[in-house]
Amino acid sequence: MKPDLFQAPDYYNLDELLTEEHKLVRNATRDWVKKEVSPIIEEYAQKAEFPNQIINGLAEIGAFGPYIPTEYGGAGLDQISYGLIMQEIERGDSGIRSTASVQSSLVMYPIWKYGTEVQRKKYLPKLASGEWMGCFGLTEPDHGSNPGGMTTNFKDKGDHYLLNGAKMWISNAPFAQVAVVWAKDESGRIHGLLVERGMEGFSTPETHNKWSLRASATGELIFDNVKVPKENILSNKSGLGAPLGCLDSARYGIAWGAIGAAMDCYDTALRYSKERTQFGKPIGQFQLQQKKLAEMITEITKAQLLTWRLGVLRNESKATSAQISMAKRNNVDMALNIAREARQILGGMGITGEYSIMRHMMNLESVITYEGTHDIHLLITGLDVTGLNAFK
Ligand code: TGC
Ligand code: FAD
Repeated sequence: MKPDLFQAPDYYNLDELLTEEHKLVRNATRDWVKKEVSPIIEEYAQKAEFPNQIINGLAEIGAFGPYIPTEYGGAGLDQISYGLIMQEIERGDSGIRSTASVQSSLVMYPIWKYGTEVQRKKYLPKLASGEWMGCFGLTEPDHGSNPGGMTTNFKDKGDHYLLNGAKMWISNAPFAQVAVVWAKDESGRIHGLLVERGMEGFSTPETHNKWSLRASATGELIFDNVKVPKENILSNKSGLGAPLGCLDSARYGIAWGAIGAAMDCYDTALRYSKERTQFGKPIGQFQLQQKKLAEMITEITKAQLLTWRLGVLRNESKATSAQISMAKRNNVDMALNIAREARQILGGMGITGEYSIMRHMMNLESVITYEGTHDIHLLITGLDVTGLNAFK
């Protein structure tokens, strides 16, 4: 792979909207990605393997629980710093950002928000340091966009819960030590349970043959009469709103992350367009290529401003779920379109692993589907503006 020459586009001087702390966090993550992710990511994506050796580094830059209070091992940062960390990591690879998103927003967040003090103290420091990795089991083979239909269930057996069912498409599942699992009780109410590797009847087979997010490990969670200790229930919130509340936090991170992937594709294509000559001119001098580049930087700039504003609203606890959906949907779609256009600017070279663009493009096909598909987020906006539910 080519050396990482990334230079971040900032067409509207967005840096002026950031605090010194934001810039410090962003620049530290950017440097770390250049040093630790860029040199190895193509090899790991090609062999479809998560690079375990970067877990300690991710923990050190604060990517595991950026906004979780420091008393639990988190970095205690604000929502914009969290977003900037996700942006920079996804600039390197969406699969690595996925690992960090899941650990932070889908595992640490529910333990912090819905767990007991004993659970917080037991799990959060280990997750923040990367000593333990976690995963989040909501999706089932027959229930993806409609998680409320889940059939995974548990029964109260007096001194423990008996868990049965299966989850599919679970990021980090093959190596996670703890899974936050969403399951129905005997009355059909959804609860979160903390299921640890090693519990009898719990297995995590890996999902193979993905063309997307190849450097992220994905698997199933299978529960065959798993005895879960009663103290492992997340007791402070139940109902579908509990897992969906975690998704708000993760979707917000993805909105930032997608900008990172888009910036990398744009920057790569811009540099290539000035270096590559055809018909005696750099291809960047042809109007057709300039149209692509001009539209890319316009869309990136719009997304940066939208997402920064969302971060301000998140910091003030004023962002709605529907606003988060709009940003996730817009930014991932924007990034995917930019990846496709950028790939064309590189001609044949664009399909090779010499450049990051095709890897970003393939990754973004998962990102546009997980955490709520492109269609589902459109319907969330539609419901929000009309008050009319088009899901069912
Ligand atoms: P609905 O009746 O609308 O809502 C049920 C309850 O949930 C509340 N709620 C929310 N709460 C917090 N945050 C949100 N975003 C919420 N959205 C809804 C709602 O107020 C209600 O509460 P209550 O107290 O009245 O019961 O539910 P519905 O069954 O009609 O479904 C709505 C729909 C379709 C929007 C929802 O199910 C949905 O978002 N579906 C998409 C599923 C999804 O996003 N799955 C993601 C799985 S995890 C994943 O993909 C991780 S990828 C990780 C990575 O690698 O980065
Ligand atoms: P379906 O829900 O079957 O949707 C198929 C199509 O139908 C989509 O185009 C969808 O938009 C459309 N559709 C569905 N309902 C409607 C409707 N009401 N109106 C209009 N169109 C509709 N899940 C987890 O729980 N944890 C994870 O860590 C996790 N990681 C993932 C990692 C990867 C790489 C991938 C690919 C997925 C992951 N997921 C995870 C699952 C992901 O959240 C689901 O794939 C996603 O929610 C969509 O569900 P589905 O694949 O079952 O598609």
